[in-house]
Amino acid sequence: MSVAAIARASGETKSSRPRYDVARIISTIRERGFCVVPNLIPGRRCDALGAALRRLLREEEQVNRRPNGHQRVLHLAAKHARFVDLVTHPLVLSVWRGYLGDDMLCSSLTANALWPGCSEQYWHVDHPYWTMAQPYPVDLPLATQTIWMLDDFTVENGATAGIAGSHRRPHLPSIGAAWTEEGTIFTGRRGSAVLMDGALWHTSRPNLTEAMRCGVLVKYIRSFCVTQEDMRLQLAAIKRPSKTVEQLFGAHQYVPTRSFPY
Ligand SMILES: O=C(O)CCC(=O)C(=O)O
Repeated sequence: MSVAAIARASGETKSSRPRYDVARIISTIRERGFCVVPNLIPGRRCDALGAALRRLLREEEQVNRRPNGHQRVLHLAAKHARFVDLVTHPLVLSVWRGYLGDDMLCSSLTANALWPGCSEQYWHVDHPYWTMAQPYPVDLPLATQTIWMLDDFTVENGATAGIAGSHRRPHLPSIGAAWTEEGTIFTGRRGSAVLMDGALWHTSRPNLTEAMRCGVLVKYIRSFCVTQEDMRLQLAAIKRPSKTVEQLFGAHQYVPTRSFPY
């Protein structure tokens, strides 16, 4: 599918500002496993998020920057309030509630930075699929990934890539890191987001530029699954969370009881 076709599927037209068609985005993700949705947040918000993230990256660089140039920041919800607002973006919530059910939860809120020269990642699927015995179920989607582009994602700077339709394969990829002709590179302007089924085979491309490439990753999961990060613990660190944040961070999730109430 061409970039233009993906943009059309996400509601973008040549003549107007983007219009978002939630039902079409959901059906695109069901069919192909992903949809790149353009222009969801303005540049000035990307600047503010990027500045907060770069501060954290510097603070954690000694411990968390990998030799290949990849650096992840975990537990963002507990580190800076600004990131929590991404979790409740209305369009993204509408899409993922339609896909995973109204009671879905946020599973993790992290960031990924590719320093200049960072090598490619490897083809993988997201949590919880890599925790499950194969063949895992793919008819009922369990989890999704949202990759917020804080910088333009380009072919040169390490945009995410995925294999269309691979979210219906009930097993982990075993193709290592090498590029495959099956792959599609998810390019887009900053402020756009890649919406992916969590079972989609994906990777990030090498960063061949002189600038860092930053993305914020928000995963969602069905309410009966175990989240990837401890979101209830992070909820306790959020000042005055909204009702939506409380629900998404598991305040009402069923947890095992210590004794039988009956
Ligand atoms: O940062 C990216 O482009 C992809 C990140 C990713 O696939 C992951 O962290 O699982």
